[in-house]
Amino acid sequence: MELAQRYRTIKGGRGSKSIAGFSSLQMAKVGAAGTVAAAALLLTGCTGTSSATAAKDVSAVSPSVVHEQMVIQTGKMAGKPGWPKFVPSDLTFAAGSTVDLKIVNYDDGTAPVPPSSPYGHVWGSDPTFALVNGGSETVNGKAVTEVANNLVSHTLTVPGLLLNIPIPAVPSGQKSVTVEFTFQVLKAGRYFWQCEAPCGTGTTGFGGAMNSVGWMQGYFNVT
Ligand SMILES: [Cu+2]
Repeated sequence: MELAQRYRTIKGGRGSKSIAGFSSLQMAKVGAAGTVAAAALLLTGCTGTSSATAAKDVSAVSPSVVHEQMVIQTGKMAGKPGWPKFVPSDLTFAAGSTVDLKIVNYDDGTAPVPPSSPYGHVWGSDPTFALVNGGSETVNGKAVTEVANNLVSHTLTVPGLLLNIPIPAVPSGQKSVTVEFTFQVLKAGRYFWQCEAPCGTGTTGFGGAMNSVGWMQGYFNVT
């Protein structure tokens, strides 16, 4: 598929219809309820300290954060040269939870996206879809809102959530590069993700792994 065509697919993606009518007011309610539930949970589970102390500990520890990790293997590591792979390709987490996703990339090859491409940028600031906290990711611990298009190695792109996380290639002299970000998905559903950097096979780079669920495509199962 042509890049322009792929982009159109995203803009008119099925996710946009499924969340129609889900107002920001409703989401504010969800957020408030979640906070109350989390606080209640902690108070119940806490014995021997005053509730004032417990409340302080709650905000410091943020118990509702879910930690997830994906590794990007080179095709060689995955046993199929030319086929880089996200492991795992599927994640399952609860709607409304704060997910801290760490992506460790072992691929030192770039798959540049065109200069005009939006896929070098972090997306996820639309509260109707997914929210990437701070609108930024960290690359080896440093907060950034974009990766230069010519340094992109892979992306984690969820069209139905308007979420995009660019992942740079491993810099020379290093074994891996770590991208980390936190986000929330407010509505349950099964969301398809794919890489948008032409890291696959064929003349366009969009074949092979790029066309295969379990490699450069997968799902977020939001329960
Ligand atoms: Cu890729």
